[in-house]
Amino acid sequence: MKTVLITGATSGIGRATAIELAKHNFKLILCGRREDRLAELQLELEHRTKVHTLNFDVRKKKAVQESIDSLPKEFAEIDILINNAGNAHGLDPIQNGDLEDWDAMVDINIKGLLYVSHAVIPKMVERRNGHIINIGSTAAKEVYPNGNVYCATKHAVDAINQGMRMDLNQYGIRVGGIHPGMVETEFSQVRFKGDAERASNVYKGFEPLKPEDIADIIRFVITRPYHVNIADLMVMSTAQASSTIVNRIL
Ligand code: NDP
Ligand code: 8X3
Repeated sequence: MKTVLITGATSGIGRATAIELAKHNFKLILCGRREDRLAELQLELEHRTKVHTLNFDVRKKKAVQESIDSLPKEFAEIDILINNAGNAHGLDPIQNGDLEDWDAMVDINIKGLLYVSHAVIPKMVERRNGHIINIGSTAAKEVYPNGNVYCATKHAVDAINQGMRMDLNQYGIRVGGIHPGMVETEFSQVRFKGDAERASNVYKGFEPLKPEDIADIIRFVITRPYHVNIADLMVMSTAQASSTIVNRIL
């Protein structure tokens, strides 16, 4: 039974992935800051599989390392790392950007992903086996107006994904990026700081991706034979052609 660590498992894509993988015989390490949600999800899934939760903020490098070090023996060998935790904070033209938002995005989406990877990779290297999935975005491939810093952090994830694949190649570790377009999760609620109407308008007039769609793809990617590495995958709603072109019927 393979062990998967999912960051950002308390909501959206990470949560849907946990639910999907629980049905497919994976042991789960679920991570996030909201402890109540982790406990709830553990309760929901542990009749299907073994579940361990880790409650840490990816920005806190000491907490990240200590959490990974604290894993009990039966969860300590991580086969698959899903670097999913992340969010957009704000959607403002660069001249009006909020420094707190910029710090949050750089610290979570880039540095947090690196801290978790740094804590997990050494044992994969030792075992010469492992799979890392980095959740980027269409924003990793394309910049859109007012997306400036969020897009920059996701472009960084794309670069880190490629770099990881090169550096870990000699150890037989699979590394791949998955880049979703618009998925209806709590993403826009976080981006717009709880403004529910503005958040729901993002997905109005078309059928966006659901977190379950991405979970299904992640399950597919990690269940390919070991010699097959899906290195880079972009997925959008049929109604979406690019970051800014969405066929809305209003
Ligand atoms: P959600 O807001 O629903 O989920 C975000 C998850 O990240 C939560 O579980 C949250 O957990 C976790 N997280 C955020 N900040 C931290 C932190 N500081 N420390 C630890 N965990 C953190 O959004 P999505 O599911 O949509 O987003 C998941 C990933 O997918 C992100 O990387 C996002 O950029 C990417 N993505 C999303 C798209 C979309 O349209 N929704 C499209 C393309 C990519 P908690 O708050 O409990 O810590
Ligand atoms: C999330 C998709 O278009 O809101 O990365 O940036 S988008």
